[in-house]
Order: sequence, then structure tokens, then C-alpha cells
Amino acid sequence: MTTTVHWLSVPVEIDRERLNRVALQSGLTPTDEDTSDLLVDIQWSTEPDLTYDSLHRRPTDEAYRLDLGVTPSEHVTITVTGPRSLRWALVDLREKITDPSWVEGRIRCSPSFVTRGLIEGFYGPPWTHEARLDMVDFAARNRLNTVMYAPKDDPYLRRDWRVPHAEASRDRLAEMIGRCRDLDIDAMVGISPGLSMRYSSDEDADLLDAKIATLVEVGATSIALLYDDIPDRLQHPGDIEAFPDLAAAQCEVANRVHDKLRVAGIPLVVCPTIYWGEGDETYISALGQGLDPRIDMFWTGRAICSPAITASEAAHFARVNNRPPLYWDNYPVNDVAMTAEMHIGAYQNRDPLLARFSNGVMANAMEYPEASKIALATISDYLWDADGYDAEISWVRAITQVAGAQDAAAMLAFADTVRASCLSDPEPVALTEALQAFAFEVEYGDPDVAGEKLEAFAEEIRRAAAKLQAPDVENRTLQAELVPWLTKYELGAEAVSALATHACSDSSMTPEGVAAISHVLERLKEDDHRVFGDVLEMTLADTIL
Ligand code: GDL
Repeated sequence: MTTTVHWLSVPVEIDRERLNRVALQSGLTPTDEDTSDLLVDIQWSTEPDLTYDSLHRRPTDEAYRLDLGVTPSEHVTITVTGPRSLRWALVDLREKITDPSWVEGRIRCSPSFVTRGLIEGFYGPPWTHEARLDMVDFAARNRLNTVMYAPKDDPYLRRDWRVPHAEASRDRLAEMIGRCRDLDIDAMVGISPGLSMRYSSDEDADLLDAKIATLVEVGATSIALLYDDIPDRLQHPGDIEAFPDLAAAQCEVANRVHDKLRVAGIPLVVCPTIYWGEGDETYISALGQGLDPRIDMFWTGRAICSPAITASEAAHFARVNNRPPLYWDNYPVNDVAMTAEMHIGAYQNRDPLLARFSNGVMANAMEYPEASKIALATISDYLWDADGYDAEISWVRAITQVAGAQDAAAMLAFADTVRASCLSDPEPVALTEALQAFAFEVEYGDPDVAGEKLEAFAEEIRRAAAKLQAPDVENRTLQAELVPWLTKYELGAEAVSALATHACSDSSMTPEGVAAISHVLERLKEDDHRVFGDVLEMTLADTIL
């Protein structure tokens, strides 16, 4: 369903053609009809209340004001301060018009965090070019302002960093960055020379400059120098002779790169080799002291994949390292040791006060772009309004946005069974409750009723699995990414059904019952995709003890 918009007035500062393009990109169709869904009056402002971010003490181009009438078609005034502010206002209006809780009145809107982004920075097959472009569109529709390109398996940026880009790769990168520019999004590109770079070598310094010059030529608006996942001590004899330690070598290279980029107005971010911990360890504090304070430092928090991030941890990092951390948050990424998990749960355990001590968060996505969007949509909600963020509400909104309204209920039921991640207890809430209620009813109530209720739950799983695996599902790309997890989910219905049939007696089980449960348990164990946490297999194993 399209939402139409009619402009009641447009200030001279705004180019109408661009305005209509931004509206379309935000999901609004401009029309000349004054019977449209939205009637919008646009105003331009330079007032400090909208152009200054007092929390981070810097100018902002992202704030806007909405004056909402009793209904959307009655009259809406948006007061904007520039291209980004206009874009976010239109995205917000597009969201609000479908929200039944539309409230009349004046709202000043501005993001909690300065940098809000996503990273293609995982190990594994990089996204396709089309998926990457689509992800930039997704970022814009969710008011994320930064996209970082740094897949570990792009040879030109890591293993073969010295080799100049082939024309086709360069063109694809330029197109992706062009899409970012068109959508008012910063395009950050990460370069990782550290697997083989000699920090003291002039020749390597020139090659690094040449590679960075290519990235700037194709339009990168910021550069990240990534020293993660490389040897954590100096190895080359020339480096050992030239520098007291790794931090000194890395600072010299980074500060030199920063000086060059500064001339072109391009900011630099550095990712340390040890990028997690307390923030005051010897290496990181040496890096923090040695890097030019205008360089941002990536930090993943207390662990590589941090279960929680608090404002006081960020404040401690900032004190020791001369700058607030820019979080590289390893969620929803599921590479390396996490490949059996599917991270489609809501973002959680990030302090609502974090924005006071950090300029931003960049979320590292999964190799599955479509499935990543679920967590990323919740992350964007948190980053825009950390105080008002409600993980459950945001999760339902995200699932509806990505899976489609038709399949949202089935997807929520499935998503409840794949909670396992660094952020969340792996146990599925609904299934755990159903199994506990079953055991109680068998022991203290009516075993037949217990069996019927659990069978009804198995049927719910069966129905949700069938809906999500059906050819007419709304998001086919998402479906394809979830295949192995959905297959196991479907098997879970069989397992729950076997319990309902054979374990609903408080006396011992029949030999057929034991055989049926053992069989389904074996099949569940053979498939290591993380679905149903531990509770299902544990319950099955307990019943045949
Ligand atoms: C890492 C890598 C990242 C990877 C992630 C999860 C950083 C800075 N680097 O160590 O590329 O996807 O862990 O495995 O996090």
C-alpha cells in the first residue's frame, strides 16, 4: 500500500525535484491531490534548538520538528535544517502514519547517537553487490547514517591489500558509495593491512597511501584503519628495531595517514588489535595516548561479543584513551564460532545512557543480509532514541518490517526459538513454559489434558514452520537464508508431538514411546543449528532415562 503526500508549501532552500525523490525513497508518493494521505507544510530553520546537539556539544544536521494535526491528512508541519534532517523527518512521518498511536502535538526529534551504522565486517562470503545496495536503502529507511564496507574476505582490503583494485571491484565499490551519497549516508571503508604490513617500511607506507587514495577517489567519506585479528606483537626485524612496541608502530602509521586524510577533510577511525576489555590495559592505553585525539577508536566493549555495554565502561575508556569509544558492536554477526546460531533477536543490554559517553555504535552484521535486518532495525531504534527504546516493541516492529505483516506472527514464534546469542539466554520462552506446564499437569493434574495441550503447542510450531516455508511467503530472500533453521524448527514439532503422545503418563513409558522419543532426539542432535536452546533436547533425554 502506498502512502501519498501533498506538499502544502516548500521553502526556497529545498529543491522540489530532490524533495520528491527523497519522499519516494522514504516510501511516500508525492501527488498534486490535496486529498492525499498526508498534507505537509515544510519549513526551513537555522534556530540553535535544531542545529546544535547539546549532548555532544557539536552542530547537527539531523534534528527536525514535527507539528502533527489531529489526523495525518489534517495538516502536518515539518521544520527541517538540511538534507538529512529532511530525509529523517519524511522517514519518520512514513512510519508514524501507519502507527495507530498517532498523537497530535509538537515533537522535537533528534538522534541519541551521532554515528549510527552497520558494518559488513564478518568472516565468510561477502554480500552480493545487489544485497549491499539494498542494505544502504534499508539503512536510510531506518535513519542509520553510516554504512561501513569491510568484509574480511574482500582480498583487496585485507589479504592482498597491496594489490590495486581490479576495475570491476572498484566500480562496484564506487556504485555502493554513490548509493550512500544519494541517500545522505556516510560511506566508511575499512582497510586491513596488518597481516603483512611492515610498519617501518616506506615502501609499504606508499602502498597503503595508494590504496587509501583509491578508496577516497571512489568517494569514501571516512576511512577505517583496521588492526584487528593480526599478530599482536611486532615481527619484522626492521619494526622491532624501529619501535618499542606494537602500539607505537601502529600509532605512527595511523597518525601519518590521519595527517594526509585531514587535508581532504576525511576522518579516520582506528580499530585496535586488542579491541575489547576494560580499556585501560597496557596496549590499548598506549594506543589511546599515542593516537591523534581526532582519530576515533573502535571498541567492542568488555568482550569480542559483549553481553552488555554500560555507560560507566564507556566513561572509563574515554578517560584513559583521550576520546570516547566508537562501538563496533559484534551483534548480529554470527561468523566463526557462532555459525550454528541465527541472530534475529532484539538488541538488548545496551545502557540507555551510553550516548553520553560514546559518539556512536556500528553494528557488525551477519553474512545473511536479509535476516540481519531484523536485529539492525531494533539497533536503529535504540540508536535513535536510547531512552525510549523498548526491545520487545521494537522487535515486533522489526519483524513486521522485514518478514511482512502476513508472516509476522509465525516469524515471532520461530524467532522465540532461536534466541541463542551473546545478548540473550538461549531458552525459548513459549516452549519452556509449555514444557513446564506439561510436566506439572502430568504429575499433578490430568495426563490426558496435558497431552492435548502440548499437542496443540506442537501444532502451532508445525503451522508456523509451514507458513514460513511456504512458496507464497512475503520475503523469499529471508526464507532462503533461514532454511536450515526452519528445517530444524519443523523437526521440533515432531519432537514436541512425540512428548505429547508418549510422555503424558505418570507411570513408565512404553517401549514404543522410548523408541519414538530416542529417534527424534537423535535426529535433533544430528543437526547442530541452534534452535530450541537446550530445553527440548534435555526434556526428551530426561523422559527416556
Ligand atoms: C572479530 C572481528 C570481526 C568478526 C567478529 C565476530 C572485530 C573488530 N573484528 O574479531 O570481523 O566478525 O569478531 O567473529 O570485531
